Amino acid sequence: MLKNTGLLLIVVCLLSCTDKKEVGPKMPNFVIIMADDLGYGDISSYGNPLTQTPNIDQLAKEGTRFVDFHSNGAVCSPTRAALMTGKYQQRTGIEGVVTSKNHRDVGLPLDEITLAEELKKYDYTTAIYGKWHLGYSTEFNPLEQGFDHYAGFVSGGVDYHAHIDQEGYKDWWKGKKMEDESGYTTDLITRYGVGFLKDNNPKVTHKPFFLYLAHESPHRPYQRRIDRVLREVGKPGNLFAQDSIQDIYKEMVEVMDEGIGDIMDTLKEIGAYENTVIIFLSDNGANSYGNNGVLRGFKNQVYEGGTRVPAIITYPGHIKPGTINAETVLTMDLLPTVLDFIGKKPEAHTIDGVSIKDNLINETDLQERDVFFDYGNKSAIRRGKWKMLRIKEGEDFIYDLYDLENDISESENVALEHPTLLNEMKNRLAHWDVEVRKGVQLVTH
Ligand SMILES: [Ca+2]
Repeated sequence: MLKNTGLLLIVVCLLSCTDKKEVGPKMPNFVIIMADDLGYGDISSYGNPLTQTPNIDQLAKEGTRFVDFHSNGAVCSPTRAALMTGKYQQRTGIEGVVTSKNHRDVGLPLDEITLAEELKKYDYTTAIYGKWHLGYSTEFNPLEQGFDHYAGFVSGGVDYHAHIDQEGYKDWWKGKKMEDESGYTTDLITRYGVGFLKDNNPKVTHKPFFLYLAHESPHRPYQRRIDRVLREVGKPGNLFAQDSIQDIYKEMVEVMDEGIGDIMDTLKEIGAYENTVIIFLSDNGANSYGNNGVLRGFKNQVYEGGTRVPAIITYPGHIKPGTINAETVLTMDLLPTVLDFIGKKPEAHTIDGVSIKDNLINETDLQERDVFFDYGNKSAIRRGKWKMLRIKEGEDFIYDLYDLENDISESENVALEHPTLLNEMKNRLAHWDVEVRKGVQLVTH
């Protein structure tokens, strides 16, 4: 009897040991959901009184909601370059928008190591659905930058029904093949995301996944599910009814939110929700049709309205639910953070982003650092509560200094009151300007 019990124990131990090995310390999955041109005041969890975004708000309840998160760029392509590389976009040569009109043969340089390429090294299955905006030519397609799967558009924004870009080019891809399909862009992106999750259930594949859902919403053209086609092949430009944009915009955001709910439900259905880090963010601030809350300025500007954006990160059991995060964080910080979650470091030497994993999990403070913004005729350096703007007017520079802690709306220029600080910040910005562009071949400006 004793002998049998002993044998049984050995068998149980062997089984449980084997079990442990199979379950192991699981690599988390990553889902990055990027809204396009969504402003700081565009969703209900950031104070919008009209637009209802219950699913994004639920993420905020379950994780941490950033109040000082910034897109690296004030426009689309630069922020996406920073997200993919963990660097200031200036280092990749993508300082401006990769336009359908003038940049059809250029893109994010292939020698850049993207987040998808990093995660591929650790056996992740990777997918991007939606807006790429880092190269039109198939040479620069997401499939060349570490993604296993791609469907979506490569331009800044397509007609939501006809999938035509603003220069009149058809723009809907399945991998490297131009192949249109019917459907409202936001719904298609959601559908692809849901399908990917179902096909890549880690319990079946034994592989973690990285899903990058790059929504078009609420970027122009302004169209709801029921609206008509606004663009034609071969005809650049947009048609739109000015007076109804606010209502349409609201619905566009709400439909995206509905899709995010579907993604959350699917993650739960496949039993992956608990082991998934979800990152929701916007690629730049809203234009004048959207809502940047109390912030000054809009997309295209390095005033807060152009770069301070909604951002939420959840990781059940690791990030405390319902926290507000007041650290100054940039898009480029996500690459090192994601890698840190799996105990890895970026391969590229020149990474400007820093991991915020400890801040997220243990609520430690981030190390003090200066961060920089540059677009058009304006540059900015941020140091703690201080933000200095350098505005180029003709051959001259004008300098503004704002105390964001007491003046988040950048309404009172206090440059004259802090000459020493101003001088220091001027020098730092001038140095950064040169250093970050050293040896870089400009792709767009
Ligand atoms: Ca954008």
